[in-house]
Amino acid sequence: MAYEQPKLPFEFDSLEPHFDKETLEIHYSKHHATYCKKFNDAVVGTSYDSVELYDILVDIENVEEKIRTAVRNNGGGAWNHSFFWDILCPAKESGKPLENTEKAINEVFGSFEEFKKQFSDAATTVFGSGWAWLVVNASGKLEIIKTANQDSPISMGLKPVLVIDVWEHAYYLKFRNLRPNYIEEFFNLINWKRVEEYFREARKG
Ligand code: MN3
Repeated sequence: MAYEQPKLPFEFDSLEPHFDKETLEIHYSKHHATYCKKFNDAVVGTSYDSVELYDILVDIENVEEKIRTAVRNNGGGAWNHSFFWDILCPAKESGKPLENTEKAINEVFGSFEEFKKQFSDAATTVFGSGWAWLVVNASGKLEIIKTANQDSPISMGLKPVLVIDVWEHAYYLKFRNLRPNYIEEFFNLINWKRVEEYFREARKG
């Protein structure tokens, strides 16, 4: 079955003034759409054609070598962006971490401010193109990690609950070279309700 790009859960201009409409429209309609198409092109006619994208990425090391790189890059790009849109929302709906997430953040990082600092530092220091993530690790604990290119934590046995795309295409039109400003604006747009749902799901195992 072909991977279908999920509908964006908000309008292109819904994240203004923090994220601009033009960047979001290009990011979703061009970059993300292209990853989805190229992933489908890579698996069509193979035995992976009938496997869910998530399951393919979880077991990426066992994907046959001749399509593994195409699947890692384009399947990862497809899945990572779908997840990114899903944990964003208009600023007026963002709020703050919900009960379980808040408690876990305080346990691991000491405070929300300290978490925000460490997450922002990670996102700022991704070298080149990549992503910064908050994941639930094998011990059931929150952890901040970075991935390069379109690599995905689900290929590393980790369960993502929050992510920021720090490829230049995510911010360059509006923020130019100022990645830290883009990261600061991101914190206005986190869908904490969805993060809580992902966190609770990840904790279930
Ligand atoms: Mn991107």
